[in-house]
Amino acid sequence: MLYVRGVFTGILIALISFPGASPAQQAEPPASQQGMGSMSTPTTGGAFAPVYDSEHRPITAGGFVDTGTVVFQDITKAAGLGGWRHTMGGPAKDFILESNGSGVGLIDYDNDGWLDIYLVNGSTFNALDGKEEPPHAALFHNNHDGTFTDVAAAAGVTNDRWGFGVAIADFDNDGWPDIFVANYGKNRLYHNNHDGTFTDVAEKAGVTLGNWSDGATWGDYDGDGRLDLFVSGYVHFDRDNLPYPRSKAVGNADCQFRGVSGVTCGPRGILGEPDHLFHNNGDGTFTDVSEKAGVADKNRYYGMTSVFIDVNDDGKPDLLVANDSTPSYLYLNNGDGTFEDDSYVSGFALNKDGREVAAMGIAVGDYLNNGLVDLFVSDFADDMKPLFHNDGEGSFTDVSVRSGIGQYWVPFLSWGSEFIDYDNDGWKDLFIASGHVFPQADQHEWGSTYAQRPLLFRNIRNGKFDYVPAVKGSGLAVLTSARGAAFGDLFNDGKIDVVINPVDGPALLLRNVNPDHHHWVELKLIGGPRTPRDAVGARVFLRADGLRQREDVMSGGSYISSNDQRPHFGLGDATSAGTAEIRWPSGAVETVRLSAVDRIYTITESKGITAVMCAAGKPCLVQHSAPRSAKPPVRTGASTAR
Ligand SMILES: [Ca+2]
Ligand SMILES: [Ca+2]
Ligand SMILES: [Ca+2]
Repeated sequence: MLYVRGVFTGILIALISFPGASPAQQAEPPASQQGMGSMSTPTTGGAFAPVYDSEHRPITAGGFVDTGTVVFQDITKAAGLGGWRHTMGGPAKDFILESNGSGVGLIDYDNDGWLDIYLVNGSTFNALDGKEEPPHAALFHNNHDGTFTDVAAAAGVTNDRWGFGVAIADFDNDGWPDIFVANYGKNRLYHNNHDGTFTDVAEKAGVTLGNWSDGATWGDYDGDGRLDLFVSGYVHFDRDNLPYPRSKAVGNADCQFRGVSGVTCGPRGILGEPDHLFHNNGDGTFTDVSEKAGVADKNRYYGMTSVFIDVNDDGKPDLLVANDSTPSYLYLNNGDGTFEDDSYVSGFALNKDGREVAAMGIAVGDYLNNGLVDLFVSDFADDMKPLFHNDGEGSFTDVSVRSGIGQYWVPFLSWGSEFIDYDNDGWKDLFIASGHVFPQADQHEWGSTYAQRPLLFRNIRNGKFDYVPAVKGSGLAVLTSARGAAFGDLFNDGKIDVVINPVDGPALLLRNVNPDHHHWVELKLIGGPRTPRDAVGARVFLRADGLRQREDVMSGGSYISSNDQRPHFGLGDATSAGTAEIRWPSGAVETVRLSAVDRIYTITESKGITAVMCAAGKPCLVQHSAPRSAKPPVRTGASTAR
């Protein structure tokens, strides 16, 4: 079913008004090709009639309701994150290097059982030239009392380069998570020294590269029990040939958006930077196997977020790359050290209209509870964001419209996103963080704004989602030009929180305060000798209360970010936590009965439950069935089983 896309979505926007939107608003006929002549505009969709709320605010910055359920609360300042600021170039955003923002990594770097927050920072041209102090990345240590303290300087992870992506993983299997930072300039591989400090080992490891690395993901593609590293390349940014209009780097006469001249040039028209796959040799060094493995990006597409995930359930991690304004990649793992490029065959390369989108981020999650991971791709304003339904055997269909949400997000320019079960009813919902790349958005009637509010959609269990209204003053009504976002249970209370890294802004910490009293469980997995120690690549199927839910342990995703690696399952009103079937990367399948709800279970491969933490780190009141002899291989503070 192929619609003439511009007309179809234009009509939908006119008919389906947002809560708070003016009912009398008349959509103009979509000027589908107007102002779209420049090759350098990053959008791939048409131009759509603006949607305004009753106060004539574009829907990206309005449409709030006075009353309703408050799902998220902005606790940035109270939590101690308010003093840090992201900086990426100047406010005019003359160059694409200044526009795309940075990622967020959730990491329990000190193994105390509480997630800490790593926020990548950008830089400035003056800082690159040594004329001013570079902006620093932040490592916010979780104080277990709702507050955090930035320890980046003491930990040695300030990066101080022009930073983009982050991927958290224990690459050397020593039980302590490490940090990879993708930079413009040399990358960092911060090895965790087990004492609160890190050492950059990127040079020795051979993973520095040197131009614009963007997203990264860790995965054991060859099944040797060691995590390998994939780094996506964005554009080749040459400071000696800056991408101005008519310059050697761009070539176009002008860089326009919707007929407005002088917007940031790129990525189209600029040479792309290739992608890299690094094989982990197990001795602290890596070998670039991109060519041999078939993932070298010979097309030089504009790579952003990448993620290793087993999309066809054969036990081997496949590889996804969201490419900006070019077709996205889906590589199926052949199991012999090589990948098959199934980008087009799978349906993932293009949207439902057979057109590439400005793919920024990738959310991975089984929203239908059918055992197959589905994919959401965040992309540009004036475009529908594809929701790829997994049809099985590595085949996908874009169901953006059928899901009931495609029409809502057209004016939004979206980045970090994830399937999260925010209300713990056992069905994965969808959170999307957004913000425009052009500051000019606020000066024109594009129906979009530079700072945008996040979107939340609730899974209503029939393949469709409901829009969750943004209550005034709540976290869903905060306007920020979001980029990276990471999702996880920061307070060990079973509710998934959100950390956003806006371009040129303070961070945004949205605490999940949804008033549901649903039950939940989380699993911290520790792999055995033939599995990566942090269990990246493990697939978990939880059977409870008639549902079979799936969660995967991943490193990378959202928008160039790294989420909580503990599989989280909402249980609704069920009082039995059910049974977890864990498919370890080693090939072993282990079934573990979980004795009680509202707990965080540490499960060690072939040993079963080896530690338990109860809600908010409180002692567990009911004895669990873990073998008393099993000694936790990782220190979990005072919160082990009793
Ligand atoms: Ca911690
Ligand atoms: Ca490590
Ligand atoms: Ca839900």
